[in-house]
Amino acid sequence: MILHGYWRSGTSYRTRIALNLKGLTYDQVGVDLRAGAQRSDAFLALNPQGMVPALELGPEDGGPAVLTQSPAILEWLDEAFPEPPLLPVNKIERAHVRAMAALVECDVHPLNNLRVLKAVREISGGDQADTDAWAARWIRPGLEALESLIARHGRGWCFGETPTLADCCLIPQAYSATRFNIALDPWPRIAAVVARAALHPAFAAAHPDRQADAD
Ligand SMILES: N[C@@H](CCC(=O)N[C@@H](CS)C(=O)NCC(=O)O)C(=O)O
Repeated sequence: MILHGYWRSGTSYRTRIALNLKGLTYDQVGVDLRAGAQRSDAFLALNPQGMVPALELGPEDGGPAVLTQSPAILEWLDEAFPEPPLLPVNKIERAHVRAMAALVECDVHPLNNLRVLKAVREISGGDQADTDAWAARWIRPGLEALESLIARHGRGWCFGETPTLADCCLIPQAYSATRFNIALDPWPRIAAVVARAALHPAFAAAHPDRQADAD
């Protein structure tokens, strides 16, 4: 497998976590988002949407195919490589985990991705403080809600005692929060999951700073 991603991209980060949790070996190709490589002809041939991640599969994994959209990639990984599972067995519990993941995937991250922040900066006349305030405006309530859901469902991780799709999504979002100078202190349960993940080899190896294309 080849993961086309970017070291600091939250959606690439969540995909690396899932690949690592499954114990899979994969190559990585860095797509330099700051240089606009996501809009190159070569990358658009892989993903016409011009966004990372894109996961290239060879015949041994059912390809040739290019998978895009990290939620679809994570679900595929869990279906194609069932161990260790990233979703509980119980259908209600599966819905809870998917809801926690979707909270980040649909209601927080999209408001803070590169193209949105660029647009906000343009509209606000290039003011970085306004851009950061915009990001914080969506990250804070998202983390607030996740904190309550972890209180309800978590026993060490976001849901239960083992990492799930929800943790794959939370950890990159928490990393992104700190980039916007949002301390995690108001959310002790999230901080505890982040601390636990830092000690877990699959999460640690996926950290942006550990990637070959990092600054
Ligand atoms: N819903 C997509 C979002 C992907 C996404 O937002 N990717 C960002 C990096 S985290 C990107 O490629 N941004 C490039 C741009 O905005 O030009 C997914 O989960 O894969």
